[in-house]
Amino acid sequence: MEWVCAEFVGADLSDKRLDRRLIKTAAQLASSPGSPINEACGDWAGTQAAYRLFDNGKASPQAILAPHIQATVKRMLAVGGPVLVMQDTVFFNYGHHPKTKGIGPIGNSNGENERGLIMHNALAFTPAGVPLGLLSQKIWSRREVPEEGHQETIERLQCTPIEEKESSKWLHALRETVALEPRGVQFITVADRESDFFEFLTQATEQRARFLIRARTDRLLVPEESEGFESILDAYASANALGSLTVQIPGNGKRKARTAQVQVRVAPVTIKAPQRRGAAKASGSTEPIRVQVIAATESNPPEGQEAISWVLLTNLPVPDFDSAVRKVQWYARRWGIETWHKVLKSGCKVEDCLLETAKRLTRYLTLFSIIGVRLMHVAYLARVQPDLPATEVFSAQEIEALHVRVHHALPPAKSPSRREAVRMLGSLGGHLGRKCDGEPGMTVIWRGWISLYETVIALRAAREAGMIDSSWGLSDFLCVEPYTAREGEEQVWPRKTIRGFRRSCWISCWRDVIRRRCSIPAVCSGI
Ligand SMILES: [Mn+2]
Repeated sequence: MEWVCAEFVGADLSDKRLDRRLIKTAAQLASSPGSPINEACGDWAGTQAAYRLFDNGKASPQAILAPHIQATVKRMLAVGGPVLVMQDTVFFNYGHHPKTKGIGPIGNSNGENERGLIMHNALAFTPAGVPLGLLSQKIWSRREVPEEGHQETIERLQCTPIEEKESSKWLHALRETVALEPRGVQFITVADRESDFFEFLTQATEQRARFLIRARTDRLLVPEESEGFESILDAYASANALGSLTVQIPGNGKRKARTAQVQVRVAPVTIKAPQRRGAAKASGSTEPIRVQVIAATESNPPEGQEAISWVLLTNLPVPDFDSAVRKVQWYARRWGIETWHKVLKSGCKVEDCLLETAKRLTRYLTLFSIIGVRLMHVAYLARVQPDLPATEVFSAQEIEALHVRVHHALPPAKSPSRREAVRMLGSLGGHLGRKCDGEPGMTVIWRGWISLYETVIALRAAREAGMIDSSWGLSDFLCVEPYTAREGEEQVWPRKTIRGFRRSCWISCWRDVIRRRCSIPAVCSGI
């Protein structure tokens, strides 16, 4: 797990032993993502050490995240140019673990089933969509939902200053992001409709932070500074189309996948500050804000289909059609952060974690966030720079294990390309690699990854025992199903497959095989 060491170098939990434990636990969890802690850690001692790490107040989320943020900044410097900083919120449900202390509601009620933790992130991507890492993260549990009527809710929200509202999460992440921007790199904060509130526009303007967000509502304008128009909708609807663009609309449960022709319009406008009441009035800014509206709208949707209408607000210059199209494409990249949420939930299965307090879960989620970024980083690098050698993103052991599993041989001296390596990983996860299948997606890569690590570990054990380079040989290694070496069985029967075993069972069987074969009882103590 070379990447774990590189990513966490400089970790400072103000205790050297704890620093080492962080790296060890990260390596164990990363090589078996999706498994419960006890399975990933292999034995009781390792499991207990991991529990102690997540229970230790010194292992604060900030301290766990700090070296990753530094590594992310380094990656951004290596890339240069614009970096898309996607902000978004994700909810983790722990309602099915009723013993968990310190969690709160994650829906609109105080219902038993909707309880958990909330996580808001700023995750950096290249304009081509490769995730680089986190710049800001906050995990918290919500207070109980007050019992009040609809009207009371509206009044409470109108009178509460922004600092006391949950939406201050956007401003907090914005401040943390701006403070990290290195020279030669331009951050652009990209966010969905939830971020469209006036204070976000004000604070971004004050901090000279570039933003590209989706508009939530129509807003009143200062007509003298908006070519006479009174609202955003009027302003863009009356603007001339700069050109049209064909976009792919992915299918979901309700709608079929289709292509759409959208007209692109741009309107520079000045937004009026909204009316405020109570405490919110004293603290809110009343300065109007200058933005560019980019509208990509469909004028003739197919019958029965909803017309596409994306209205974006930005403080970046949008001088022409090409530059408007680029902004629309950048906004479409926001999907990457949702993919990362999926990696954490369906890949790493973080909602199955049984740590019983919100504090422990928070540390655990922080660590898994970093592991999730890494897994996605590798998959997306292969799409963007397919022909570069895989050695920069895969370790020698990973490449070896890939070859052994896919080609039943040790790898040739020349490194495979990133694309080849990720395709091999995909094929382990069930990607068929036919022409019509395209490049493997995150889910199959994910499955491949989990399956690969069984082989990485077994190969390491076998090599330490001298099995790979000795007469016992790789071909024998490939033909052995570890379960054939159960208690009392002297013979190791050759079989054709090494798929389909639970990792812990597999490893203990391998330990057994190796002990019997080589009479080196201690050889596998490190795995
Ligand atoms: Mn969102």
